[in-house]
Amino acid sequence: MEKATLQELLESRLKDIFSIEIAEASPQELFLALANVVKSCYANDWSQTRKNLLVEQQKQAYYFSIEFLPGKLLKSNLLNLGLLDTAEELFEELSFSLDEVAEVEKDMALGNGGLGRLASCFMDSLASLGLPGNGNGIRYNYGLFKQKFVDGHQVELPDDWLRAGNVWEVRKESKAVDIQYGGEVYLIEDENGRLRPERHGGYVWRAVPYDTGMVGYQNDMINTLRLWSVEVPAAEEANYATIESRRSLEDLTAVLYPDDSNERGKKTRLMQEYFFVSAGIQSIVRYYLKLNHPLTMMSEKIAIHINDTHPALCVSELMRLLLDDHDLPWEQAWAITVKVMSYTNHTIMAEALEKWPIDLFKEVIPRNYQIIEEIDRRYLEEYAEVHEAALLNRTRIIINGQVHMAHLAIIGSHSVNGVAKLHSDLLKSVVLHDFYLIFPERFNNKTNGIAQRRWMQLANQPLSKVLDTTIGKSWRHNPQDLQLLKNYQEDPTVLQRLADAKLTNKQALAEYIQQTTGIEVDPTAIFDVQIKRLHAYKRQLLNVMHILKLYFDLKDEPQAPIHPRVFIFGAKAAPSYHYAKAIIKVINEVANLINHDPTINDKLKVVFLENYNVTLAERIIPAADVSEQISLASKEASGTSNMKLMLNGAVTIATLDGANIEIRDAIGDENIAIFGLTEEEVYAYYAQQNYSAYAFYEEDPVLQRVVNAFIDGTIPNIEREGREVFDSLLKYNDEYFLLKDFKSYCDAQYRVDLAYKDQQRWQAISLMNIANAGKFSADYTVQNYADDIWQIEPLYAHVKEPNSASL
Ligand code: GL4
Repeated sequence: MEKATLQELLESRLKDIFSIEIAEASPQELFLALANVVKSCYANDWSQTRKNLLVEQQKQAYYFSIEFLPGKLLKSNLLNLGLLDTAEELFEELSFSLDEVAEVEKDMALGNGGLGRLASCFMDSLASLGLPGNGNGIRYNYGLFKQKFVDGHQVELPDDWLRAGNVWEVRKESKAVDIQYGGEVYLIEDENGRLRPERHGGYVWRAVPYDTGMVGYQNDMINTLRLWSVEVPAAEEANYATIESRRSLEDLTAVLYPDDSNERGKKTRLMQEYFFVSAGIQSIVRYYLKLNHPLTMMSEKIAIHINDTHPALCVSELMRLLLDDHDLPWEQAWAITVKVMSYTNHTIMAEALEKWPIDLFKEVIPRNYQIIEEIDRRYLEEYAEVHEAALLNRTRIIINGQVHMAHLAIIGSHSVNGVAKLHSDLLKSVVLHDFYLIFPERFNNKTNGIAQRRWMQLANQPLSKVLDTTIGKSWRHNPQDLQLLKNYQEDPTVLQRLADAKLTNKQALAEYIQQTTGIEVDPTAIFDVQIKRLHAYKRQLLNVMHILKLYFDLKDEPQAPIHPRVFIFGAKAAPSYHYAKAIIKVINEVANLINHDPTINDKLKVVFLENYNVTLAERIIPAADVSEQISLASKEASGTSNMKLMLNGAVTIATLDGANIEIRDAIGDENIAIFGLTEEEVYAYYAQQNYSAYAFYEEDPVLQRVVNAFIDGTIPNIEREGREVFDSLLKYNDEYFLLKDFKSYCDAQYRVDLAYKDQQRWQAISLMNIANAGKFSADYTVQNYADDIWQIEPLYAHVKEPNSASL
């Protein structure tokens, strides 16, 4: 599209909506008008994609996820439609900044962290590969809370993202479905001797879908992200006359649970899970019936993916529809279900493997509960002759009065995958070992990936331009072509250009830091970044301990040859996660102490940016020199910020955990700083039960000084939090082995410092990171899901060349 055409469209939208000229428009008005223009640019392709899918009857995947974390969509839609450069030029000509306009958009923050962001990266890749793949989730009125710091404490404010409306979504009233909750279900024999459920009591709520187009990268493919919102069914208006009754209904899709690995058995959460599952499955079956295909062949047209355990009810809900509404015999319904379903596990943290009390299940979803009981009974029966009773009793779905969601998902799926090689191996050998004995053929690995378009092309335009001029533009379609950069490892001109791009990004971040926190940071310092949810296992505290060590080194010797460093944190803690909130307070107070201490000559700065989200990540990641991936080995299933930071040329300091191992394998030991216990060593400690935090503390005076600092008044204002930290390390024997890993972490940090001082070497390492990051594009990950699990093919394969995505 020409610039002039875009301008005309924009002008006419501004007239239509606001009756104003461009010159009078505010950023808000420009945003809305431009977003509407963008929507109209893909409207035709969206309906065409749907029509073609129906005509071609191609198999489609449905990604069920209780979280999606897309961030802002304006620039990514412009990029994918091939309009970004045109829009930028136009806005410049009109003396506006596109960035300022884009900034108006509220982040769509319907997820906690990595899991939800992964779902959105997959949506981007599915469309960009031309693959028919749709998202199915919940349209929360309030996304993940907005984080503020008050006196260094985290305070949570509601994220009212819908207040000004959401320009991208389309309400599809005609596609609404009813969701049944509660009541009692009796099984009554019909004239053919078949048991039929008869429901007494209970209530029905309405699920209304809001669809958002997922725009493919310059390929005319528009998939759909369908998010469900609760409403009062028309026939029930009279029953919801009071404000209270309405409120309890509206609560259902009001808020996202702000906890990313620890479910707490809340009834509303279970109702949410059933809500989007039942709505999604009903709408899929309705669509499938339009194809006039026998139900027994459903797996030829439909693949349903269970993203973590939250949508595990997909199994029992599809069974319910096939049995109750379509009269299929149990065996047929079960065969269909297992072929259609697949499941991804995202964590080894035991507390995240959801379990629900059966009483709650019976109360909320009685028919699903009956079906789950029957699945469970048949499971025991079917495998009784092959496996020991003890094994079956450990893997059955209902154990000790609780429904085990992971068990339901595994038994009801044909594929179970982990999200990095190590994680998938641990699933087989430890976490889900019992299931591996029973269903070895179901287990596989799909290492996570990231949307290179958002995390490089959009977030890092300075670097993208250097890449274009150095290796050409093919990397934009085929991320593996970033490998071409390897040829320039010793080219001083290219290394300098990379360094310049990084400096530009660091200057921009320094300005943002100045504006939002008042802290002055020097862009020539090392920007050392740890951005992720606050969790004990991710060990933000280990980072703090190293910072304190450097601080004491500088206090002892102000001229110590340490290259200046800015430690940047971004992290939200679940509101109920007391210990994580204590760590936030400690980091903020350490920052206060160090940033205001004139004796260390500004050599260290600590910056904790508020409200870490996708948009803030897009600011921080391009400016990072060092990427902190320091979880205790075996605990981080994969991680994805590790991939984003690597792609942007940050050098990783890491334990051999999650996808860090694959990053190390891709770039070689010389281009990453590895430290700490390995997963085997961690498990050896568990087996021998001989870890003694106190022993490490006692033998290392440096460590002693650092740990004591939490309680000896060195850091003001942390009497309570400092004590909690101190106790977690010594009194409770340091669950995540920080004291053991401290020394090796500090050594690795020292190597990082040395490497940075040799700028030529540093830039070459950074270059190797960028050059080898293509492998971690979600395009390849999604292609693997498509080939191995979903068996779906590109829609326009016969019309257009798909983006090349084979390794
Ligand atoms: C997570 C893992 O903790 C994280 O390592 C992984 O990268 C992500 C996506 O697979 O899933 N699991 C949960 S729960 N939250 C996550 O972010």
